[in-house]
Amino acid sequence: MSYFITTPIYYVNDVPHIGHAYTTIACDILSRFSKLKGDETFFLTGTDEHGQKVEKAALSNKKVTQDFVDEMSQNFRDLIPYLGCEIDDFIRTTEERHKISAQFLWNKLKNNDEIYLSNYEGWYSIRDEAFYLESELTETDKGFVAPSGAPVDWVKEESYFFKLSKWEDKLIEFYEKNPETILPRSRYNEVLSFIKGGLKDLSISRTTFKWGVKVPNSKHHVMYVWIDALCNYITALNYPNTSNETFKKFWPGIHVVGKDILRFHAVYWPAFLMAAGLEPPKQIFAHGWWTNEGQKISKSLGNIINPYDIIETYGLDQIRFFLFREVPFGNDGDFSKDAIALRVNADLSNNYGNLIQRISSFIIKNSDSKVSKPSNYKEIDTKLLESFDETLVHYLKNMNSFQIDKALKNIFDYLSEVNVYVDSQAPWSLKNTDNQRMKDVLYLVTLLTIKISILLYPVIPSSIDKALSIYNLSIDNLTLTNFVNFSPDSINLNIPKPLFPRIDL
Ligand code: ME8
Repeated sequence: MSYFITTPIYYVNDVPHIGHAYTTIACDILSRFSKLKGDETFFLTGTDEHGQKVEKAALSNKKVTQDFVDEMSQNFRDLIPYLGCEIDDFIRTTEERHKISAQFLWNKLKNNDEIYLSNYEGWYSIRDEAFYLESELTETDKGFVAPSGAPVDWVKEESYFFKLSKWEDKLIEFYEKNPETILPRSRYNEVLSFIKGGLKDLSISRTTFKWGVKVPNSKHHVMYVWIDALCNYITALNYPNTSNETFKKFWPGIHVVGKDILRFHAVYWPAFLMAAGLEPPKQIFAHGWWTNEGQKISKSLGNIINPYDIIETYGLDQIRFFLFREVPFGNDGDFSKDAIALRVNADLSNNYGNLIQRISSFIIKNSDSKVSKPSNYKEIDTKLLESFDETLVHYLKNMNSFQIDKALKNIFDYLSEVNVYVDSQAPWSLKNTDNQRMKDVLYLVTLLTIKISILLYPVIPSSIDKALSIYNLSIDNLTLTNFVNFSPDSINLNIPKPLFPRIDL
């Protein structure tokens, strides 16, 4: 199987914040999970560098636009390893490969009679880089605002249009046949009712500024930033060369986006693709929105969460874990310091870290740093092993359907069972009464801890590398396919270092 997963490409008008980090980490988790299953995986991210918003930001920073985007794009690129993410490509829309691809797509649409020249007159929001109908706007004392709260301007200019209206029925037909394409389900319903409400042709070029991909054979028009931006996903697969191995293997792909930009991905993008004779995306997952201590995150409120600061304070895996354990993927979430501390202490420090720490220290002290496979298991042991198999089934089902929080809950519910088992078997008492049974219990708990660690790997990879090194193991030799039967004759242990120190409230 092959698996192509993408983040949105982020605007370079500002520095990255926790919202951008969230989407990138989500894709990293899914990409690592896919690799763990043995699938051939391609994880793409990058930056969206054209359009009026970016041009304006360069101007207000008194920078040459190209210099400005070079500098700002680098901030997004530098953040990736800091987030513990491993990508396969980073795309920038100002790269030559992308301009060629976007212009080819344009020509393809033009040749397929999907584009015509006319005039646009209506509302435009530079902050959202989106056109709005007056009926979508709200009137405030500062004038009309977009549903996102962004200000809008009345624009009137010559523009090329994409015949979006023509694709209304085809999109409805496609989605009704493939309802799993848009997830979660509530978002699917939202998109479908938007399409059924009627689609108008879409303005896809601008003439009032210059910072964009030039429309082929036109002096004054640059492409509307969204047609250029969406095309990044296929540029990275070597479009326009659709017969190359990469394209054939990885398209159609899976887009993970914030709910704010679902319409672009689930309405415009599939229509562009179909109109250009290409397959629509395999899946689009729209996640929710993070707030900070109950408030919308915004520059004007001064409550932007800097990913560097938060990771510095709490630790990388602690933050990765919190973001995906605390809030169902797809729902909105609130970032609160107390919630991070409570979650990390309860799950990572107590339930998981403490189990590893006390069992491995005990083995080092009382079992010569080694455990060996028991000759037979008791009924209570078999039950615990069977319960792991059930956990694995739920985990796989949930991870495969983007329910990362549920998959984590499966693991932590199981860890609680293992902790109950340890307390009931009490190896520290068996030490004096039945040394062999003590060793058997220690082996089983060690084996299950290793298996649990592998399931946790996509979410907290660097901590799992450390955890596995206690057992002289490496994730590179353990995949979800070969670890089902994993039960080595003996396991040698190294002295553990605490993985998750408790966070003070
Ligand atoms: O929209 N909570 O770029 P962008 C959760 N360039 N996610 C958030 C967030 C928050 N508070 N804030 C941002 C663009 N995000 C276009 C995309 S794709 C072809 C072009 C995340 O820099 C979320 O994924 O405004 C959202 O969709 C994205 O950042 C918007 O990034």
